[in-house]
Amino acid sequence: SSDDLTDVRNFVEANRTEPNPEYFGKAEGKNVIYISLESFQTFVIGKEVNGQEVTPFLNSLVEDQNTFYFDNIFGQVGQGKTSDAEFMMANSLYSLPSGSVAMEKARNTYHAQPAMLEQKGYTTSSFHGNGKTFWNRDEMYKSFGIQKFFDSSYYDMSEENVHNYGLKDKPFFEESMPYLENLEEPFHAKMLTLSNHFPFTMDEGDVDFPTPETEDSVVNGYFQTAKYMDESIEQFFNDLKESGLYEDTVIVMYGDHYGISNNHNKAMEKVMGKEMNPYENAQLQRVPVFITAPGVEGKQVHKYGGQIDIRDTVLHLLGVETDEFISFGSDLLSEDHREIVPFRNGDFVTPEVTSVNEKCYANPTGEKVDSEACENAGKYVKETLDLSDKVVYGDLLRFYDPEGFTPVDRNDYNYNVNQI
Ligand code: GP9
Ligand code: MN
Repeated sequence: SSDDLTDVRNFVEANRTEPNPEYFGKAEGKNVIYISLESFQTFVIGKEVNGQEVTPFLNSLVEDQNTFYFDNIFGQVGQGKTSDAEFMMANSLYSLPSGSVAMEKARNTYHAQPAMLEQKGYTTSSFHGNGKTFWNRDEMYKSFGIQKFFDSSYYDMSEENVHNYGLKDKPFFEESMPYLENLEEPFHAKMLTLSNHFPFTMDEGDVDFPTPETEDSVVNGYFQTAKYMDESIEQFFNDLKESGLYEDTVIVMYGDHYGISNNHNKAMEKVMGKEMNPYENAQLQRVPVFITAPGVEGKQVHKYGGQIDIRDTVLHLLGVETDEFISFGSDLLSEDHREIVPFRNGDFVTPEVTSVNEKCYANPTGEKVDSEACENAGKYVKETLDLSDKVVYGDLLRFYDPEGFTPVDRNDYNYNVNQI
């Protein structure tokens, strides 16, 4: 209802964080490529097995002078997994308490980042080595203003190229390059990796990396598929440099959600060298975020945040104002970034406390503390999730026209034609 929209607008207005002038527009006019790192968790960064780094390339970016590396970002997806992460990153709205937004609310009105950028002259696209109907993306993407969707029909899906959920990451990036180079600049592109997906198996010969030798094949395999993904990203960065695109492009990489669920706690105790309990399982929800912006001085950022916060962070770097838009996120580079991170089930983390199942724990010891310590943040979490749900369930954005933004017409988008 319009009352709900008023509540939402008041809340968003009261919680808005101003962009940091030190970073606003520093990457103006650049292309932006998002890379969804399938099931990639922060604990892997810097980790070694038998003295060998699992992800040497991504580890090198942690120190890279043009990269912002965020080590306290948490996955916030619901049952829509990869597609929920895409949804949050594009809209700064939360995914749903049950089911997936992409399946259930794809045709809503959204003010998504691709549409915002399209209206600033960007070409918008997505790349995925599986069919376009997976997670109903061919419907959801139209509402987001994604002009071109390169799905599996654009790739060589022969047997040796495919494993588990679709095209392997190396051929995926390699075959994406010519399509990318053909896009009119500036462009927005999103690339979805797949190889590091449960149950984390690879074909013989695709990767040469030791396992931590636990009794759990899922945990063991995870390190090998993560290594393969790391190699594929390095190859892609090299190809971007060779093509000349690299200097003009901001690359945003993010883990979409956990890969190793609580069912694997026993093997994870061996890997992490500590007891796994509800507190530690919440800490494991960290997913790495990298923003590589050639020409911009990056840094390591230890602020707490979630996937909900990335859209505004990136838009501000690109010099795009967000104040007319309804956003439940908060720029991670802003001086007054808000460090309360809701999980979709109502659990949450702040720099001080972790709340799991209504129990309150102190960071970083994990010691159980009086529930009062979690009270204020808990109120914020409940309110922000409820209001975001009202927007999505009530399709409220159809009643709100941000100044300077033309509503997306889904009929303008068609992925059944040749898009090259
Ligand atoms: C495939 C990919 C699946 O399209 O999105 O990943 P999931 O959502 O299962 O993590
Ligand atoms: Mn996923």
